[in-house]
Amino acid sequence: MNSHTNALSTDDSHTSRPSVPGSENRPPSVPHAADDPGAAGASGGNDSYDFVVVANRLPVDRAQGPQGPEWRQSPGGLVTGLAPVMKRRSGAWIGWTGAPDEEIEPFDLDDMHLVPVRLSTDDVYSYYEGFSNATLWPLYHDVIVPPEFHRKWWDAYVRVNTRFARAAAASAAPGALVWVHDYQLQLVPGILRELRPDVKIGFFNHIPFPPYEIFAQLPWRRRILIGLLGADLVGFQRPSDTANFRRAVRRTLGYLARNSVVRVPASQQSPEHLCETGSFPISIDAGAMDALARDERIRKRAEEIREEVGNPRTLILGVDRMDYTKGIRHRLKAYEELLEDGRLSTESTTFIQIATPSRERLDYYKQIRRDVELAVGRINGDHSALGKAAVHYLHQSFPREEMAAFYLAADVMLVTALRDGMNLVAKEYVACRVEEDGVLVLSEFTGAADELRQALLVNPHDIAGLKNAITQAVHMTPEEAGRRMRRLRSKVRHDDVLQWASTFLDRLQMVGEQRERTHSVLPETQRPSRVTQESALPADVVERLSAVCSARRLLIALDFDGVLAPLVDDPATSAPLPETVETVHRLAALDDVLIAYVSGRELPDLVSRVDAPPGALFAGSHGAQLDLSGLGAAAPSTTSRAGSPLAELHPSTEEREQLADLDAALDRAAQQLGDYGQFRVEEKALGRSVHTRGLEPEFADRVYDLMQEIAEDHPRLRYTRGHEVREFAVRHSTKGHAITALRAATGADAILYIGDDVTDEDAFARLRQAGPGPDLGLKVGPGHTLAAGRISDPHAVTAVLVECLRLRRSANRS
Ligand code: GDG
Repeated sequence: MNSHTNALSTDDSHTSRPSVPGSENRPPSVPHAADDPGAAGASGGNDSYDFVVVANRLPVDRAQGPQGPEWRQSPGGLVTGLAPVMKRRSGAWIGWTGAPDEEIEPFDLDDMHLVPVRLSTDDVYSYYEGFSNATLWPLYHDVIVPPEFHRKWWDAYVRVNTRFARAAAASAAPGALVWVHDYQLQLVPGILRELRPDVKIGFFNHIPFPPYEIFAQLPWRRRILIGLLGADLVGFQRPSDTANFRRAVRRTLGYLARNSVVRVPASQQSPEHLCETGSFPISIDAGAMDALARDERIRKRAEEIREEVGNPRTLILGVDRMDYTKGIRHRLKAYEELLEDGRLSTESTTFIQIATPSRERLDYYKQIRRDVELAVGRINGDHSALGKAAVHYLHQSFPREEMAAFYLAADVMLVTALRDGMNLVAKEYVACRVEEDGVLVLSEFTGAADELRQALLVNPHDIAGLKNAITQAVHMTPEEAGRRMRRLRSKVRHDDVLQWASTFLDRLQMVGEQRERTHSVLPETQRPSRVTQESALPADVVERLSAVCSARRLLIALDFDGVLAPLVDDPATSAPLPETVETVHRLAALDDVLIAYVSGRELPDLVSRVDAPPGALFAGSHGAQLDLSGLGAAAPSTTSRAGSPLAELHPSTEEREQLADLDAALDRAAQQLGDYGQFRVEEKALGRSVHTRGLEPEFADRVYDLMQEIAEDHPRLRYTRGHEVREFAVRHSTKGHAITALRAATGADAILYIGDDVTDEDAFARLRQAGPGPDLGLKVGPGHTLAAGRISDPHAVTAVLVECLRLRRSANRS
């Protein structure tokens, strides 16, 4: 995400038509190419690529070479991060050249195929400088300056995102991996999914994702979220960004976010799909940086730099784009006060601030430049001597080699961003310190602070604290600096950019393949038709079903929540899908097909919810409560797991005491959590379930920690970890026990069991161990499983049951 706009020669004036009122709330759909005059420059040519990167900027800048103008790889976070990966995979990169109104044919450079997207002067003004950098950038960086909301800018954002998506669609080979980058292109995943449902779409946000309360200001928040959710995988820098995104999805769209996976419902354009979210902290090409720092020429240059600034005892460095998020003013203020207080002196210390020109036509960027230059002028006026400048200020770009020499020359590196997705400068400094010396002062508001814990972490708003940290850095003993730097270096070396990219891409490949298996999507389509439920079943599942359904006496055992009933935030409202209920009734009417419901819910609750056919069997409370009365006279009426009467489903005196103890412990936990104590306790006859649905992941984690402690303090209770639920039971029973009991009672030759949760794994395990016939366990949704097959969601459960019905009926006929 190169943000340098100094190459632009666009006209600042804009007097385009006002946008149509309410247009921001229209549902997204792909505009026709004819609606977009810029679309001509967005064609990818006739070639197609298995790996396509889509980013606002191409990874090149135009420079004057010996033979005239030529393209060179440009500086900037994303370019620095992705260039090595692109070279290894030889893919296509779709982006803007950085100059307006240019029509440039695709070309190759450094093993990369580059596809320029044309931006008009107005696009640059409204989409790039406007919506991207004056609306989204400040909004996503804690509103350090106020974001501006203009419908005209939004219209341009939609138009340009559509153009990028079309270019990606034209360049991607069937089933390709397409990796979309950053806040300028958040609508691309959704548009691309409509155009090319066959490709695997990843999105990575390089900048923070804001807390919901801030994001909610955006008038087009729904459209942005829907755009992002078009991806198979949406990645962020920090876990807190991911949590903010999921919360925004839940609050704005009401979609269910289960662990890291958001279930995106079908639209007119696309079938339902799962969108996985996660954090993938970006890094740098640490090996290349290390090699540069060992290069003799660079080491010599570093010495020269020190000499040129008067060989100070301590050289302090700052390197940033000139941006109000980077906290340059805050660090200058701290430095100025240290000179005033006499805690630092220009006799022994100097400060080099490199501030690379960035977004120079935007008002707040002009403002930050003025503020910085005013401060530098004042500090130098007050504190410099001839030949001994307090601050060396360079508002320039430098080649990579020169940057490495600066890092190598500096004893102390100041990174004081007020908010930063990651901050690569911090990692680059560490990678260059091959002698394991030097001190990094790092803002806790950067993504890098999550990883670089041995830096001196600072709150840049706390000027007194910042001054102390700078003083501590200047006076740190070589031993302590070495100890810290060694640990920082091992962190940066191990998680470098290749690792980052391959982690993201491997994950994307996996979730994309999972989607392909669950939705049989046509490889080359213009626009997808909704897949039918039958066609949504993976081939291996259909094959296994035909084996299990050929058994003489078949037992179909079904979990309830997440299998018969889609998951909802409030378990009290879950209800089975009507089409599943109908299919189950038809199956139950066939000879030698038995239906059982197996759930963690209490028996009466389960019975009241499932709308069961006559003759159905029930296993509530994970098998602790069985109702086999459906078998008629052949079976005991209502029995417990051991086959005793229903009365025994009530707790014994001893069990009641255990439950009272447990209740007291849960009360204490709720008190201890204070504001966090929003977990819900469900009282069951034989235990308690602690629900965390709807809680923020970090709150839920605190609840889980406390529940774990309670479980350790009460070893006689059975403790089970389910999805967003922790369960305590006074009787030890699992869904595996339920399966054994059901098999014994029914004499079934084969069992088909469908479940979605961790507690269903006991049933899957039991099917694997035992069983004379071709038993089949099916897992609904993502996650590790012992089940032999996997299906996507409760709609696919209907499809499985419809297929069973078809197989049993045709077997009966033949
Ligand atoms: C965004 C996010 C995230 C700077 N001046 C020159 C130059 N640079 C290089 C640095 C570094 C990169 O640019 C700046 O990266 P940062 O991470 O510090 O910041 P942003 O540009 O704001 O990047 C950020 C990043 O995306 C990646 O995801 O970390 O949080 O805001 O590599 O060295 N390079 C050269 N000459 C310069 O004058 N050669």
